[in-house]
Formats: sequence, structure tokens, C-alpha cells
Amino acid sequence: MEHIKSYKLDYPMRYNRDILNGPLIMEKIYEITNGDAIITTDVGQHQMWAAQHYKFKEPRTLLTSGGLGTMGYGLGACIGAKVGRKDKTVVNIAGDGCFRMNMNEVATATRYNIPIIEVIFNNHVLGMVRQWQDLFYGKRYSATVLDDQVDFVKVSEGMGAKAYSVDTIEEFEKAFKEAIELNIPCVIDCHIDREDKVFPMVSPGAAISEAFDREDLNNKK
Ligand SMILES: Cc1ncc(C[n+]2csc(CCOP(=O)(O)OP(=O)(O)O)c2C)c(N)n1
Ligand SMILES: [Mg+2]
Repeated sequence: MEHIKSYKLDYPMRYNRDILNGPLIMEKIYEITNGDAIITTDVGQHQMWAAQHYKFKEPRTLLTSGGLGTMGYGLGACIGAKVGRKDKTVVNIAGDGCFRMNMNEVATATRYNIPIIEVIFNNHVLGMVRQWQDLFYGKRYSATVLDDQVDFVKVSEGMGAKAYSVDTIEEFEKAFKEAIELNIPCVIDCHIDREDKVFPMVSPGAAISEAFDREDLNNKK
């Protein structure tokens, strides 16, 4: 344990606290739920932030498809988990790309009045794939910039859910607390920056000891 603690000191998770971003939202969800929620995830950067920044206390409270990478898994998993554990706050951390894959299940949640909270980390891109195009393929973006005109709030309201659009951590906190209070299916569309990256990361083929983050990248330049 001492050894692991020393790693945490030597390689701290660093992220910007000034703008709305994934790690900050996860930290806020942890704070509000006191670490007692069940968290499900889709696949991508948001999945990594969920795993990194929510401090899970008990086994089987993180439901994720892991490396199988099943985009769209999260919302169904969230509905299932809530049906099984009505006593728990159950939250899906979704990407905007993943939400597009399975968003119709919001209608299932409202039809059976299953009070899940769908939190969309909306960076308007297939962020995880774009991160690699950015760092290893000279910013040659292919099929990763979604940038369309879909309004997730209207779509969710159209399926009978309560929906919020948030741009700041204060707005997020208010919406998330209200969603818990209301106890009905809720969707929170969180606008985050498309340039955000998941760090630390390891380059393809490199050793784990070669892990780097934003600061390492800046120092290299
Ligand atoms: C069906 C499917 N297509 C493509 C992929 C490859 N893939 C992995 S993560 C990802 C991006 C997901 O985008 P989004 O849901 O917006 O999450 P973000 O990384 O932006 O947080 C993609 C396309 C996949 N895992 N499954
Ligand atoms: Mg995205």
C-alpha cells in the first residue's frame, strides 16, 4: 500500500479545474453520491474518466464493457441496474457518440418510470478515436468529428424525460441534485471541450513506464 501511495504522489492525476470537464464532473458525482452510486458507462474518453475519477467503494458498482468497447452498452446497463437496485442512485456516464447508438432506450426508462440519470459527456466528437488521431496521426481527423445539429435535450424531452443542458460545474451540480430529488428518468447534456484528453496514456507499443500526460507533452515541445 505504501508503494502504491508513493505512485499516487509521484504521478498525480492533473486536470483543469477552471472549465467543465470529465474528471471534474466525476469528482462532483462522487461528492454528491458519497461514493454510493452504481455507475455504468459507455465507451470512450468518458469511460476512462469514470474509471479514474469515481472512487468505487464496493465491488460490482462499476458496470462497463471495458476493453470489449460496446458503444451504447451504458444506458441499457443503467436501466437494468436500477431495476435490480432501486435503493441506489444509478448513473450512466455516456459519450455523445454512444448516446447516438442507443438513445431510444430513454423511452424505455420513461415508459416504465425507471429513474436513471443519464449524464452525457458531450464533446461533439468520437473523442477516444480522435485523441489517437490527434497524438499519433498528425491531427488527420477521419470520421470522428460529429458536429451535427442534434439537440439531446429536445430529443430526451421528446421521449418523456426531464433534460438539462449544462456548461459549468455549478449548473451541473444543480441539475444532478435536482435529478436525484425528482426521482424520474433524467438526462444531463454536459458540454465539454473537444480538445480534452484522457491522461496519463501510453503510446502504441510503448512500455507502461513511458506513460505521459499533458505536462510531459508540453515539456517535450
Ligand atoms: C460500435 C463501435 N464502433 C466504434 C468503436 C470505436 N470507438 C471506441 S471509443 C469511440 C468513441 C466514442 O465516442 P463518444 O461516445 O462520443 O465518447 P468520447 O470518447 O467522446 O468520450 C469509438 C468510435 C467501438 N468501440 N464500437
Ligand atoms: Mg464524444
